[in-house]
Amino acid sequence: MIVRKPSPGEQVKTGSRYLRGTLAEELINDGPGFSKDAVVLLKFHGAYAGDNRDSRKAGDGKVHISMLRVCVPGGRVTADQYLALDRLADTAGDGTLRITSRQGIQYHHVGKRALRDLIRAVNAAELSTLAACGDVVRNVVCCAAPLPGEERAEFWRYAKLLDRELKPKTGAYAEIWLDGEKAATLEDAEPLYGAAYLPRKFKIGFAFEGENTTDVYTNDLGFVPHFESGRLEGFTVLAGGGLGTSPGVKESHPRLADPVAFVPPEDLLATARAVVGVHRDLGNRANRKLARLKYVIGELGVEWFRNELAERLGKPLAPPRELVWKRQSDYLGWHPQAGGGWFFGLRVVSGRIGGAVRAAVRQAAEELRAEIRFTPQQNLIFAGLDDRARPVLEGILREHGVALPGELPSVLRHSMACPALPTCALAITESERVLPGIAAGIQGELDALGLGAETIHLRQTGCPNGCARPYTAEIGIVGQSVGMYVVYLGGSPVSTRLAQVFREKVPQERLAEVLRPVFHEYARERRAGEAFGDYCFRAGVDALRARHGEA
Ligand code: SRM
Ligand code: SF4
Repeated sequence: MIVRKPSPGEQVKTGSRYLRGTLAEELINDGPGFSKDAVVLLKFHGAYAGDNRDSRKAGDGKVHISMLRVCVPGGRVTADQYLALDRLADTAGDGTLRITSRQGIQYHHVGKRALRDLIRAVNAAELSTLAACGDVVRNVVCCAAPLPGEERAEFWRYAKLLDRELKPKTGAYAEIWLDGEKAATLEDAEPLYGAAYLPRKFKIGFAFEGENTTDVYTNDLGFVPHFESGRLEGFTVLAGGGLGTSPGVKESHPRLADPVAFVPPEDLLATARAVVGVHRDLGNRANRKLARLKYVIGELGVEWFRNELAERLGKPLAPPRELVWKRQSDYLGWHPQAGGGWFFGLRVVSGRIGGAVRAAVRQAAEELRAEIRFTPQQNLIFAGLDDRARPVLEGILREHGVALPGELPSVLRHSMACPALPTCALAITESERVLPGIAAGIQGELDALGLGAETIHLRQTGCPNGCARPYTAEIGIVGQSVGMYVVYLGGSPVSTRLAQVFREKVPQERLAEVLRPVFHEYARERRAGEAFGDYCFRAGVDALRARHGEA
């Protein structure tokens, strides 16, 4: 057996006294930033210390900024929690809140001196930033739409349960950011993680059968509930998903989770702990680029994983149920809600709540006291509204000039983009800031062919890490070098299939143009009701590339 030397990050974790390191001292010293080791540990507490890439480019040197990520399990907050989050965007950061692709909230451009107050205020709103980042179980995602169906109404509690039970138990978080009293009541042992935590991040998602609104196959661990006459029978377990692809590491690749078993409701937590345990014990601690659970399952096989899981659970596993998927789009606009009343899905382009959108959402939360839900497609839902609230909400949105979802062009409506520049340290090129222009160009091509109203999922990232999940989109645009992108096609309209490379090194201004011949073919050759991604898959992305690729 080859024993590989643990990567430097492993030593930082084990030597950190359960995530303390020198964080407390560094927070109050005179330096503008944090040491290398502290940057690693800060992530577990929810913060990424970096610098403003625009300032660097402009020759202004390193302007230190941090990003703070808040966990919101299942994406649900009360009106009061939302208003607290909203207020914080003025006291720290750049005046915006950013809904993440995992239903969290991010503050960008946070100064080192503002971090502690911000984290305290987030906790005062009964939310946490602990484990929002780092080598631990991340924010647990769950479909946010409160659709009718008794069984779905309170399903969110399972996301909350896993979030609570799988959070690190270290007292370091309370000690460093909150008050000492709380810290004294917390134990330092990490029964699940141990002193070295996980080899890498670990993601868990729930999706309701038929509706892949959470992109469940892209998680390390997915649960799909099955109901019989309104009673929860159990979950199909999916394992081994992940999209991250490291530039220059050829073994790294996106992978969709495999269905591995069916477990009864009482085994949900034990199953989650067991799968996290497999990752903890067998994930690659020598090479972080190949450390996700997907590589363990890819190497040892699904059958091996099933046996390993059964052994860890101490019982044989039932086979997974067959899953059929019909939808992945968010529920935008008005929809009847579980238990009566209505919910409204607001399209928030790239999840960025700023300016007029922020003012409108704040006013709606204040006046209507609506529960707010963040979706994994970076949108926002106002839940629990009655008939009288409908014209009030629409009035508020109109007053602030915020477009209703039906008024937006289809491509922009069904798009996602990661933040990329100037806040992301790993960005190769732009994403969020250029998405509206790229979506408009693609919309123009579709309009010209009478296809403008089609639902086509477009997702863009500023590097191959895949934060806005471009590899499961019908059109994926992935940053390759400055101003240049790889175009992926053939992902399924319900995100159950990986897209493939159609074109590389496409300049930003030519993205719409290179898709033109494929749209023409689609308009001509598609079958009745055939989605764009399905057409590309049927036609063959290799064949499309051969016909319409670069000479
Ligand atoms: Fe991500 C790293 C933003 C969802 C795969 N991601 C980053 C960092 C923290 C950059 C860094 O490490 O320095 C980005 C911060 C940028 C900024 O300025 O805010 C970042 N990731 C995001 C968010 C905010 C994108 C968004 O558009 O909303 C999402 C935060 C979700 C959350 O609330 O937790 C986000 N990241 C994802 C997803 C999608 C998902 O989980 O559904 C993925 C692909 C799925 C997966 O995990 O494989 C993803 N992010 C990565 C990776 C590649 C991981 C890998 O296995 O190789 C990195 C790089 C890394 O970890 O080293 C990364
Ligand atoms: Fe940054 Fe790349 Fe993630 Fe975009 S995909 S946020 S550029 S790490």
